[in-house]
Amino acid sequence: MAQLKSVDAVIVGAGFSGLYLLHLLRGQGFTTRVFERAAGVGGTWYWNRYPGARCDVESMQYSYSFDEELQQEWSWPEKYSAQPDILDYINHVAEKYQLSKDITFNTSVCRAHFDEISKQWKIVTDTGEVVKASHFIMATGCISTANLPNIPGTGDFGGKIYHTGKWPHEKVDFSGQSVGIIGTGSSGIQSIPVIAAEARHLTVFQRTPHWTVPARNVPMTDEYEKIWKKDYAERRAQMRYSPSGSLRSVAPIDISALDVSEEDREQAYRERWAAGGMTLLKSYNDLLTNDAANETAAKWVRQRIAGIVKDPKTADLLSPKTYPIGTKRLCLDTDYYEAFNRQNVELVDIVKEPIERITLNGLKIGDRTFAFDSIVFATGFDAMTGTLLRVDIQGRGGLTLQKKWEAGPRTYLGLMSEGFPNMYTITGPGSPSVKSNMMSSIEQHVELVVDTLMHLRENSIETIEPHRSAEDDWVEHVQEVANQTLFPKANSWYMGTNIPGKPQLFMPYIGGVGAYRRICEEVVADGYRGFAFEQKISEAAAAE
Ligand code: NA7
Repeated sequence: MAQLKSVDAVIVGAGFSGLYLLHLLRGQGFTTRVFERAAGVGGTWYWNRYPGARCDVESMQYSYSFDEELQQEWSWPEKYSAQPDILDYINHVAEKYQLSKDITFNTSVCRAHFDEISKQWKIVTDTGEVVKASHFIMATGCISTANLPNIPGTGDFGGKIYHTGKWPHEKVDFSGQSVGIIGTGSSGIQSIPVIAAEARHLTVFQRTPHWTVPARNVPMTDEYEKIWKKDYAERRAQMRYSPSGSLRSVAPIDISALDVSEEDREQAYRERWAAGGMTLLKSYNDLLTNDAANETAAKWVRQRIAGIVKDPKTADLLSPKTYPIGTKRLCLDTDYYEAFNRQNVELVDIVKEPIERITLNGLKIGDRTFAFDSIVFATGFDAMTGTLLRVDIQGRGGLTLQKKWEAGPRTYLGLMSEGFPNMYTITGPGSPSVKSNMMSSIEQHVELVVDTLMHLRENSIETIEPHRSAEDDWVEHVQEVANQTLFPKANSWYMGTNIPGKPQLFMPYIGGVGAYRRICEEVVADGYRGFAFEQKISEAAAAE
């Protein structure tokens, strides 16, 4: 099929956002091209194939809601889906709506410059293709650029090196191997028990212990599936206006943790720990805003760790003490702490004993040397901005996105940045994104962008772009809301502290999914308050 060189919209990325955008835009008659650096659809779920990779939002809620037929026909095998099952689902979606034919795979967009005369984006790919587009949509995800720390000697290692976010497609067989893993965030916490069960020996290098609670994943039951599917549309509607874009199996308690007795608190924490999932943080309404309230939950979880991990020193090392629970992303695990009771698992504190270098045979820390067949980097991502800033994006007057965002991302609603007309960031910094069920936030942003493009077309508007003042106010509001919480107290990828030299500020919008959706609805109802439009000049007027 001949590929169009001038289109209404170019979309970068064929994950959940890019696919839904393509489906909606095509349906509305917009000519569209999608570029995807991978060989297939799936985004995060294409790349993160590490052992144990699993979603931490329930499957019935981590799925598209836009088509009743799709949500009724699909069955999930487990309560929390594993990566292969999510990838199967995404492939099913691509097939059902025949999306792949409009996606150019194995192709990265490396440059996008806005031309102020033609009001078009000129987009260049790493295969040398040039496409012009009225609208440029970055649907590149929030955690799509892997962080491979610059540890001296990495190139000297004679064994295999893996990053959890760029995992090979073929099965990696660790049996009989001595394996080292660096990083104990969500990816490390999910993969450590699985690798430990396979490898001869596993050494875990921990910089910061992360808070994790049991997922209590179980096979999906017909009964649970039926409960959801019976009134799916109504449940989805509730999700859209909920604080996190998802519904909790155990109801949040809307009082302070400090206003109840210790027995009541323990009962609430016990109940949520037993139910599994993220509900622990919703036990009381001030766990993420009040240090003392937070500490009641933190202390209770530390006691659980001490109860599971048999060696007291290891238990102590695994117990977070330097930041409030929930302020780095809370992890969901399956037998994480139990893995440290295995004879073949060792935990090394790399704050006390920093990694000196990687060697031909393994790794060196002071006088200690470790021999490995494989080293796994579970060291996370240059999150939220990394992928956007790696593309050479230039807006008006040659302003680069790198320059504009040098002190941190600046957006209006997490959707657009002043100086970059008709450029959109799906679940961009300044929107709820990673602080929500991503599926709810993706659908909301995609629908908002498509509605906006239709509004522009119907009203002969050529460009849309935020006013500087609206953007300034939004950037301030995002920080203001974050500063009312305990989130800025942790070094986290939300804050950009995991990447040396990255500006440090809280990047997602923590005001809640429902509240954010209402703000967007009001903005639109108010004639796109805070946005500037440039009217299309008709050919006749231009000729005068
Ligand atoms: P995370 O959550 O960023 O975790 C990365 C881990 O790697 C974390 O323990 C880091 O320690 C550690 N890390 C990062 N850089 C280094 C260096 N240079 N040396 C040693 N250790 C390092 O990434 P994940 O992939 O686990 O999870 C990302 C998201 O994916 C997750 O939140 C879910 O939303 C899904 P640190 O804590 O920074 O001290």
